[in-house]
Amino acid sequence: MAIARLNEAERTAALNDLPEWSETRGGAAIERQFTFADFSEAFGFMTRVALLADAQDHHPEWSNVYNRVTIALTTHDADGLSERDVAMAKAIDALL
Ligand code: H2B
Repeated sequence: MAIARLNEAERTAALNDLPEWSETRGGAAIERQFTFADFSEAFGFMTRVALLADAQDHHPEWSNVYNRVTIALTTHDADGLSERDVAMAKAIDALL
């Protein structure tokens, strides 16, 4: 389903509420890096994010190296950043 891309002013406002996240891909995505004590904690976090993502039908682009997880959020259906990414970033932050 199509959803609107945020414009630059909307992206700036959204990022103000998400200080740990940075804009990437020329404003088409936001990204955050997480570091945990070990792989078990990192993977446990990823499991919780996966459940959240599937419940919201909005899925991260991510990578994991041992205790580090990098998450990029972008909306494929909008070909850029949307409110769905902002909501997901807030929900992910709330898991920590
Ligand atoms: N995840 C992300 N990140 N962007 C999307 O546009 C998207 C998604 N669309 N997960 C969903 C699935 C869509 O493909 C299904 C059909 O609802």
